[in-house]
Amino acid sequence: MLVNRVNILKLQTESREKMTGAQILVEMLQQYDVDVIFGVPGDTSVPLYEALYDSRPKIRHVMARDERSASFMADAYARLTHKPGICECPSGAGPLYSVPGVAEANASSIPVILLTSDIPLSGEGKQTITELDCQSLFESITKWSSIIKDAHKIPETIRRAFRIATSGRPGAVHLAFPQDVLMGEFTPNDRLIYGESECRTYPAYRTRGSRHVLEMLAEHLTAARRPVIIIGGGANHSQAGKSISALAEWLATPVVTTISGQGILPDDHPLAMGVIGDNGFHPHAHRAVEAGDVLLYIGCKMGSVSTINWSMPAYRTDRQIIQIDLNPEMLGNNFQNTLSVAGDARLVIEDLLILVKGKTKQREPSAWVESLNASRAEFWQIAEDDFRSDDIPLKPQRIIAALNRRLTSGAIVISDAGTPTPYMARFLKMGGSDSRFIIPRSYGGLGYAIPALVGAHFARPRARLVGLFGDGSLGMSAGELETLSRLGIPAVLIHFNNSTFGWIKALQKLHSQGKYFSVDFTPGRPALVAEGFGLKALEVKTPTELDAAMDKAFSSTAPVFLDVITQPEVDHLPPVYSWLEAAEKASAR
Ligand SMILES: Cc1ncc(C[n+]2csc(CCOP(=O)(O)OP(=O)(O)O)c2C)c(N)n1
Repeated sequence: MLVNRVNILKLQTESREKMTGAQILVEMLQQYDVDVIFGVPGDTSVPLYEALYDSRPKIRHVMARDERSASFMADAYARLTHKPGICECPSGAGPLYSVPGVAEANASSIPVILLTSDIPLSGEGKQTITELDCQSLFESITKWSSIIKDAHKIPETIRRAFRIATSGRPGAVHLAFPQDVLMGEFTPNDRLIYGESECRTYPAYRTRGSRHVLEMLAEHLTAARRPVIIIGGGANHSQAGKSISALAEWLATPVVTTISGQGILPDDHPLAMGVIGDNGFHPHAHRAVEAGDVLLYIGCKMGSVSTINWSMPAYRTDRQIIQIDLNPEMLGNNFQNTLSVAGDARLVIEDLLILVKGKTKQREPSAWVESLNASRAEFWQIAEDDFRSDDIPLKPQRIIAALNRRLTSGAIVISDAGTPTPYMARFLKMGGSDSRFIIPRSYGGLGYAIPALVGAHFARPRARLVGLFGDGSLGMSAGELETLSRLGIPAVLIHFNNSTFGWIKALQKLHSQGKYFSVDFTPGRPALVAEGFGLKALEVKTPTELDAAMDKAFSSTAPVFLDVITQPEVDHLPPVYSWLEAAEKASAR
């Protein structure tokens, strides 16, 4: 028997040809159903590109114009597919340029795996051009950073990379492949070439909350007079929307979200009270939180923005704070919790719902919930004035309203920092099920949206894509307009053109007595840049032009760039809680 088994293995081994390290790497990626890699070519990546060429059409390579963009593409792809996003770059400048996307993904719990090809091991320490200690470079912005020094170790290291990226709190991983490891030839043993199916998607190895703690949670929640559910990005990563809405509906509990938690319930759901925090908040959502006696935070880090520098919720002895997070390090980190539940949001809520249903009948919305809804209706009624505003330059509200009217089910909307953030948080109305709003909230790095549209396209090839960005962001990512054009990606690009780093200029007005310093651009003609890269481009100054241009863009199957001249933040403060408060204090002086 033993002899037979050995023979089978020998046969399997013999049936393989010699392979290079690069070929084994590509084969291992296929074991994880990797269908696309975003990257930029370089001297050290030639062996990898040859292996990718030979593997066609199994893995598509998407050439970006900048490694930062490639990492943003992988990030957006991962957010939408729930599969790890893969990006690659060559030694030296490549890893240096890819830092922003890797850091954003890691801090936002998104599994991005960065593969860097590196100088040969034989050149280590000898002033080889592009030599860089990229293992150390990525240590502080990944869950794991490593150099593979022996091609035989590629299969096990790739498995470790996927396992680490997708399990626990998902995050980024970096692996460096020295050129001689990529080129080294050997005959792999078939038994070693396999992937772990659990780690093809994330979160891998989801954990349930402990039964005892869930019983206590059900007790607190059903006994609450004014419970409020507060949703962070973690609930979206966990795809907990259905179970959260079932729980909220059973208990008739209002639900508020952070910016990253947006979309967990449909915007018109009678219990969806809107966005909390400093940036783009809904006043009725804040009211709900402050009046709540049991606040149930789900997948929410309770950081500076969602809590307005930890001032919301205000301390009250009769208030209970309960937090569910898959990362135990987050539990009770910023507020004193009454109860902390370590576990995956979807599984915890599914289990909780069974317990809650056993304790109480389905409830009707209370008078308090009705009053929140009345404030919410009033808020949207008042907003109509700005949605219809004929101001020139255009109000951001008018632009978002024009967008909302055209968003259909399955749309993917991606936003940058600057003007779009507070207005999207406050006024965006997603077009129904399967729509997603994506925004990089850990670092808010300008220049995310345009490359992220490329990643989104490969995640959802038939989706209607919309990107929103200021002129500061455009300056940082304009090169990827060529990528959108080359790949013919059907995206509507909305450029908030106010000729300034408007966000910072507004801060200078608020806190530096209007001493404007190094914030203004020359206006230029950005539409011509887009046109030069092969996009359709339209300049928009008036409400009539806005509607006509939006119609054209939304009926196009090619990328369309709308250069919309917009009011800067300095002229009309956006809905940022701390800014409005500062302005109020200043005017009272
Ligand atoms: C890479 C990066 N550098 C600097 C910042 C700081 N920052 C935040 S908002 C902002 C201005 C944004 O300007 P723009 O994109 O033109 O949008 P606007 O505020 O004018 O709408 C800057 C510079 C940042 N978020 N990201």
